[in-house]
Amino acid sequence: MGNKTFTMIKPDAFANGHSGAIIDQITKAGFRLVAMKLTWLTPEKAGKFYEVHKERPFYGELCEFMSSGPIIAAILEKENAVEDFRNLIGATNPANAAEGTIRKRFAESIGRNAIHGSDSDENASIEGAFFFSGLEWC
Ligand code: 3AN
Repeated sequence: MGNKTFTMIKPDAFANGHSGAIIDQITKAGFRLVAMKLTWLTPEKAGKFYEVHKERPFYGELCEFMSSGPIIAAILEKENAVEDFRNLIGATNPANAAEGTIRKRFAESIGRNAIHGSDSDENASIEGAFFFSGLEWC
């Protein structure tokens, strides 16, 4: 069981001023902030991050959206981090997300769904390294 996960507050949630409330919900749920930064993906970087979805019909739309404005990227720590964080953010489609989850509260649609959470320990590590370096101390 891994104890770290990776997240991004996506351009929709950032632009709508929800970053503070989202970070508050994350930390109140028991996640510790290990690393955090405000950044803006280029379409090329977004394409690389979501390369696994290259063949999906929404890939172009996804890369365009993810590079449309600032995001907040972070590494989080908690026991059972990946699974607990996926439960905290809720289903990909906010219409199906459980009450009180971050996507239920803040997401607009399946495409503009407020927040990312890694889906495995392996991807958490790959995705964290995509944004942060020099984390040997944590
Ligand atoms: P999750 O982020 O919940 O793991 P994935 O990995 O299936 O979901 O999809 C990655 C991202 O692609 C989602 N966060 C969402 O922004 C976008 N996405 C997924 N399905 C669709 C769709 N049908 N139309 C538009 N965007 C989508």
